[in-house]
Amino acid sequence: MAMKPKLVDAFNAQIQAEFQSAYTYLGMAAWFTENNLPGFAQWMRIQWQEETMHAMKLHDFLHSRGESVTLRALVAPSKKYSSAVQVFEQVRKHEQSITASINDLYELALKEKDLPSQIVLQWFINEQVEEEALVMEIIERLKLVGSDGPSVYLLDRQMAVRPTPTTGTTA
Ligand code: OFO
Repeated sequence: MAMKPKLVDAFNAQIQAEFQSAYTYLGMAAWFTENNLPGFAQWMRIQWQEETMHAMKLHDFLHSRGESVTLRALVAPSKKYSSAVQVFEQVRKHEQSITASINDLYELALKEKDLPSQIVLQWFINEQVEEEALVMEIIERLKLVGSDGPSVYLLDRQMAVRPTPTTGTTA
């Protein structure tokens, strides 16, 4: 069954939002590298991969429904951060806005009675709960270590230990 044009448009907007997340996190990865925190930089690079996979999951879903993907322009990420905590506060805000857009998209899929869209979006709803919790945990850890050099060093090493994402696309 074909998707409603309004729903296709909203999926395309979400694809843009996911690619924008990826690009934003790649900018943050560069900031961490340039501020001598390679473990945090590695974590952000993994996050960049995860967001790219999220975008591709939606991208491939539209194609599997016989719909058209329209890629949109991305905005250059900021590199004006004053601390690691501030970077992660930005991540938290960003993820909260992504959660809101996923929820809106799900509401639209409900309204349009599009069951396959609802099912694919349920995966994203769960993913957002996990992502927001993970980011909160990192913020708490960063606040705990403060500016204590050896603790920051250890935390940076822990951040580097994050498995590369291997699933998430439907292609
Ligand atoms: Fe960070 O979230 Fe995608 O969806």
